Amino acid sequence: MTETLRVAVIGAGRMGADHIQRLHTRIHGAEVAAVVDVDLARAQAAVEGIPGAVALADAEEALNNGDVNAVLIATPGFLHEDILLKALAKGVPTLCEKPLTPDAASAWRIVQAEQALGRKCIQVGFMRRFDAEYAALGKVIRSRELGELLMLHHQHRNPDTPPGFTNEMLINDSVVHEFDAVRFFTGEEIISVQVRMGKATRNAPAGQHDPQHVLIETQSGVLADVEIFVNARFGYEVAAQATFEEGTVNIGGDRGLYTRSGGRWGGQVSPGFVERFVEAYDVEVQAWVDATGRGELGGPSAWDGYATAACCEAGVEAQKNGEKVAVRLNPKPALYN
Ligand code: ISE
Repeated sequence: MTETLRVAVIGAGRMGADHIQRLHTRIHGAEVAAVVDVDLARAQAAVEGIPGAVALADAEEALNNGDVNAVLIATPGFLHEDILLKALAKGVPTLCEKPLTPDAASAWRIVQAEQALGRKCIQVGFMRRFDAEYAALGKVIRSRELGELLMLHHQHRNPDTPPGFTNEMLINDSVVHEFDAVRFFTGEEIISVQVRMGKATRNAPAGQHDPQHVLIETQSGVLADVEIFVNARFGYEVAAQATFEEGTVNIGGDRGLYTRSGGRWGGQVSPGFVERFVEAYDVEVQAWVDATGRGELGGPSAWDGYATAACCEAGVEAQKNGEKVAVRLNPKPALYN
């Protein structure tokens, strides 16, 4: 029998709290051993009802706790590098919420530290790869049953944004998922990004131009466009259409019950990403736990985190100059082949 993962969850905010409940109630082979949050009261509230779990205010303390043998990082992205480097120094399996780190230079430092360790310890939380429809479309693309994939059309709509959500965050926080999805679908690197700003909604906070249109180009010339619209009001929607030589495939449209009643028809729109991707998060975390038991990685690697950070950098530059900006990537280390 493989050893149960005793996980320290770092960060007890929205995603951290969600992962704590997931680990405690639905994931097999893992338990919450510690919850770390700078706000100790929040960490204490999060461990309530979880026998054996301790609340701490410092990530290093959790890593030094003999009862902890894995880490799940769910703090804001700017805190990831320090925790990741400490976790790598101890060689503990780590699931890190996206982004790996906020910029390509710091993400590259993580890739280099993992390379020095000589084995892959870090899985990055790009949960869409674990959504059943994303996974199924990936299979259709790889099987070539509809011929070559030619184009991808993505819609990414959020009802609103939390306070402090900057114009750059439309790329760094939101479109980062499409950068990963395009790399996942095509198995190729992205070579350029362009961002067009058109007519904007009145509903965006000051400083945000919303929506934006992002054009992505891969090595073989697959073009992917993204409508990123983060103040769409009506609810949360993530959908895509793939165009092949011999047909098209749609994923992520309206889901759930379709009801006719009282002279109307319809269903529910997801309120947010936690609800929309609940199954994908479950599958993602279970895949991480299962793969860790086999000494493997269960999903996207630190290289994927680095490559998407480089795409985000190009995207933010493209937001400013309106040009097609090349994605600059260091050569891929052998560890990730
Ligand atoms: C958020 O951080 C996510 O990761 C969601 O999946 C995305 O839809 C949203 O735009 C981001 O802010």
